[in-house]
This record gives sequence, structure tokens and C-alpha cells, in this order.
Amino acid sequence: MEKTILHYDLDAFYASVETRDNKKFIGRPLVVAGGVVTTANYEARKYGVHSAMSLFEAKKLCPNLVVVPVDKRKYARESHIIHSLVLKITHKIEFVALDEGYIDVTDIILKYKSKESFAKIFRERIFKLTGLTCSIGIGINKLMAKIASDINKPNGQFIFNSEEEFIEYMKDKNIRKLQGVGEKFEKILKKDNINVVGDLLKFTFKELEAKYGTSRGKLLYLSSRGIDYGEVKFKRKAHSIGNESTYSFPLDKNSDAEINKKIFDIFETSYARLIKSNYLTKTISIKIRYENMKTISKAKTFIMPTDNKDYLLSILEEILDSIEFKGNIRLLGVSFKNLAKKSARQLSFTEIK
Ligand code: TTP
Ligand code: MG
Repeated sequence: MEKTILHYDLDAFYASVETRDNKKFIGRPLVVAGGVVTTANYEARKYGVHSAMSLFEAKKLCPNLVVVPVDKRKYARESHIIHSLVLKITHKIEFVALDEGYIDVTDIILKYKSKESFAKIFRERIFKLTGLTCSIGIGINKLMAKIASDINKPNGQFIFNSEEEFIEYMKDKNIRKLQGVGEKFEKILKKDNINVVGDLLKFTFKELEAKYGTSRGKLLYLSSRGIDYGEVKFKRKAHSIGNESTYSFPLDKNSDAEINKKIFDIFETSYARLIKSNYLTKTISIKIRYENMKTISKAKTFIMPTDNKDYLLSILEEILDSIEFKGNIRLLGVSFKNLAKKSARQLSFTEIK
């Protein structure tokens, strides 16, 4: 049976939360930023301000810009409210970011008048609960739903009912609309005179594969035709315990001693949390965010769950030794994953009533 997949994405998420909480910001260009813009509201976007831009550059483009610091915990709370709402109706959901997710609504939609009315009700429910607007896309797979949710952004919705409808809409759109076609790939394609999605329809899979390699050929062939067999995967949130610090003055990538000291301090807090929660861990992970917002994490998993501090510290050092810092650092974090309750033990058959 054909599926119905919904993709939702909150509008200017961090910025909308901040505006909701401070009415005097309404209608003013605003960014949520440290040294770098995480998001710009739609008023600021009119000036060309966008995420990943330095705050300095953003202020140059828009001198009367309102700047609000990042409060990740606050946004995570909103995200949690939305997740709880969705989980009340279905577990067929894949949360892909704090403000974004796919829901398989194949069965649910049957109880509603139409896809349009379901999408509208969904947006209204989110607004009522959080005071935030979101955009929704519905398609017969994830690929279509994701592209659809962007079409009438902000506070809008769009629906593709079939591959034909998708192709009809996309054929004259820029190839950048396809997920996976970034700036560099776009340049390559344009050199080959492939400018709009419709240009891809002239090629067979074999031809695209020969030109651009198997994985990119496949991406182009399938996504230009709206084909996607990926399931909505419900992933339980990985349980982890940890701590992280953000630096408004990024740490110099060459100051090893300072960086190490910071990591060990963060470890102390994470470790205290681990002990307090009565968990053992099998994985330590270090997270690093650079000035340009690129975030990496490096983890090491060991065989036996443990909470032995010396052992964990030795693993932490091993990970640190293997990292080469690629830029000045804006955030550091240490977390423990693969957790097991310390008191957990196997029940014997006689204990199972
Ligand atoms: P997005 O959904 O990409 O952007 P958005 O919700 O701000 O705007 P849109 O209306 O276009 O959906 O990202 C969601 C949040 O993730 C965003 O509010 C801030 C955060 N974020 C960063 O911290 N850094 C980034 O580089 C990006 C792109 C987003
Ligand atoms: Mg968003």
C-alpha cells in the first residue's frame, strides 16, 4: 500500500522561541548567536543574514540587528513538548533534529477529511502547545515530504500525492533543491549543462552512474524522480550522561594544555553525574564544535561497562591523543553512552512470576 509520510520543520526555530518569550522583539530582525549565527528570523533574512555567518558580518549587513544568546536547554524543552505530542498519536516517527521529524501517517490520515486538513490541524496543535509555527510537507515517501515542507515555509504546508505530481512541480526547479546537491556538486552539474531537476530525467541510471559515480548517480536518478524507499525509523533517544561548555571566546586550536585542562574539568562534572545516576558506561565520547559551527565527536567503546575513574580517564586521554584540532574551538563536551544500571542483574527463571 502506498504510504503517507509527513515532515515537519519549525520556522526559524531558536529565533521563534526567543521572540515568543520577549514580545518586544516581534517584527524586529533578530539572530540567536554566540560568535556565529545559529539562526536568523525571517526579518533578518531579508538583509541576507543567515546561519553559520559570523555575528560581525551579520551586524554589518543589518546594523539594528537584535542578538540573543543561545539557550539550548530552552529549545530542547520545546522539542520535548512536540515529541510528546507526536508520540501520543504514533510511534512511527523519526526525530532528525530538535525542530524536525518524519512521521509515517499512513493509517492516521484515514481518520481525517484530507491530508490538507490533517496538516492544518497538526500545525494548529503545535502552535497552541508551544506558540511556535512550523511548516509541513506530505508525500508518499520521506524525500518528497522533506522537499514539500520547504515549499511554503514559513507557517505553510504542501502536499505531493504522487511521483507524477512531484516531477511536474520539480522539473523546472534548480538542482540545489535536491538533498545532497551542495554548492560544489551544483557547479559540476552546471558545467555539464544540468541546471534544473528536469534535466536529470533525460539520463538513465547507468549514464548518471558513469558520469558521477554510483552513489551520486543513484542520488540524482532517484531523487529527481521522487523515488525513496527509506522507512521512517523510530529511534529511541540514545541515553547518555555528560556535560559540555561553550566558549564565547573560542579556544586557540594550538593551546593544547588549555584545551586538555578544559576537557578534564568537563570530564569531572560528567563523571560526577555518572556516579550520581548509578550507571556504568561502555563508551566515552568527546564532542568538539569549531568556530565555523562544524561539530565532530570522537568516541571509544570498551568491552566491559565500568565506572572506574582511572580507567575512564585513561580512555579519555587516548581519545584526546587521537584528535587533531582543525580550528579554534567554540564548544567542548564529554559524555558517557551505552549505559547500564549498576544495580541491574539478570533475573533467574525462578524470579519471573
Ligand atoms: P533549521 O531548521 O535549519 O533552521 P530554522 O528552523 O532556524 O529555520 P527554517 O525556518 O529555515 O527551518 O535549523 C533548526 C535550528 O537548528 C535553528 O533554529 C538553529 C539550529 N542551527 C544551528 O545551531 N546551526 C546551524 O548552522 C543551523 C543550520 C541550525
Ligand atoms: Mg527549522
